[in-house]
Amino acid sequence: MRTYAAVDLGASSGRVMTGRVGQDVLELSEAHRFPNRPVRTPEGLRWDILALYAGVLEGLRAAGAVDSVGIDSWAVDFGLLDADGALLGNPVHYRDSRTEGVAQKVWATVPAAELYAATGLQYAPFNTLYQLAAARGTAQFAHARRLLLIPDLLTYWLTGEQGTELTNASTTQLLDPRTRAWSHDVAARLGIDLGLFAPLRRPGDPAGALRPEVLEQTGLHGPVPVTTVASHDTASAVAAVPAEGERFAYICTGTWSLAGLELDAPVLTEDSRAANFTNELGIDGTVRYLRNIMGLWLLQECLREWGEPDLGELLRQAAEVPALRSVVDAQDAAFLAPGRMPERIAAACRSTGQPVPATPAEVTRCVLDSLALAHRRALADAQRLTDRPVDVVHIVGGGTRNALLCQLTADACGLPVVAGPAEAAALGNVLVQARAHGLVGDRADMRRLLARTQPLTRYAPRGDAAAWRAAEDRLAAAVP
Ligand code: ADP
Ligand code: LRH
Repeated sequence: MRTYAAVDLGASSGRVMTGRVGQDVLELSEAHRFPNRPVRTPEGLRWDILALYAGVLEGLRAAGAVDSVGIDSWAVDFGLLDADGALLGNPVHYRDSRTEGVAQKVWATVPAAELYAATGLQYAPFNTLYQLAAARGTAQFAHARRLLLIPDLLTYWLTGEQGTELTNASTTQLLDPRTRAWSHDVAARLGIDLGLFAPLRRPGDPAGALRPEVLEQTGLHGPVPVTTVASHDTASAVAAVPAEGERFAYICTGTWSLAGLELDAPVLTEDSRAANFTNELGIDGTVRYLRNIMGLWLLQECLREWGEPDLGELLRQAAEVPALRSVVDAQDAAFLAPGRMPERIAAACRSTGQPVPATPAEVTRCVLDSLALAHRRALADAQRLTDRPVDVVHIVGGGTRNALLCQLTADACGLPVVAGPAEAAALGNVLVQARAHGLVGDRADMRRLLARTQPLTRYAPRGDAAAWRAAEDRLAAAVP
């Protein structure tokens, strides 16, 4: 039996989880959870990286003796280091407005179609590539000698060693998903110095050991190795989808909904680009072919506006609201920025000629119906674009705690849903560490262990496919 600490930083909370792995055993417990509260400074929206690092240290102290530590977090964002290895300012939040209009300028040099063919990455204004284009010309960027993605930055602070983990590197839009190496051509044409990045490392590679000072701060006794995991949280979560066989789709639901398929090779067609599907990298040479949907962010922002009412009660009321009265396009980047979410949802309903949800329960129902509809569209498009039919949808992540969302997704997709685990990213993190130490076998073996050990909830689709089709047509007609 071995024990691992999984540091998993989501956009809404960070956690340090302890995973125990042995023959037919996989147990996860929460050592420490802390809020992730971005801060708006005069310069814009910033991650509070010091609070997150403090949370990690506190979590490691709470976890106690472990055989190894692994770190995953949200994608695309980074810290810049100066020539002395010191962090230059707080990392910029991917919802910051600095990338507005930047992509269009980048496309003037490398057209969007060429970028997709080379990197397979969907268009999102916050892809690292566009963030770098926005940073160019700033005094901070002029002093930058190294770029570390968020999990790599924290790994560096814990171990003193620098690297760029592959699955997260695949979200920069500077990596070629076929060769799994940097796209020198894209970088050269855009004047991006790939020397900013530390050498690539792969899930399972060693990433150093906790520095003596960190051991002292956490009360741990060394040596404590740090293992490279699939450091993109979505890559870790997909690794922990408890699927059997290959005919499954997944939806990672948390702040975002990431809905798609696991493939052996990227799909780089023009149709795929038009449908805005991304080819991010997973473990073992897999491709995470998926679409970003705004996810429970829509609800998180409403709750914030309403003064954080009790979520359980709100969901009970939302279940009583008639289905599909109004839906919004949950893929729309118009919902990306923080603030005034109930108002923005109401405006979207109004402008598409639908009833405007008035009460928090009605807005919540509108959000959940809209998410389920977006899940349906994403999975139908993914199957069409890859010619890979699926029999079951696995939902993982915090959204599995929302039974209404899971049921609506089963209804909308017309497929059975298996929900769980809620802490999939942490479990994927733990399993990759355990595998590096020879405790579990291949991907299928990891998934069998998950299916045997984790509590899962099943939702059968309930009739009324016609209502979902009608809502889809209604939205398609209103939002081209
Ligand atoms: P992230 O990793 O992106 O921060 P999580 O996977 O932790 O997100 O999911 C957070 C979301 O899960 C919350 O925004 C909330 O909507 C949902 N959630 C968490 N707990 C519950 C609960 N008890 N009931 C319903 N939904 C929940
Ligand atoms: C989810 C996630 C997602 C990215 C987004 C920036 O946490 O990593 O996969 O697209 O954050």
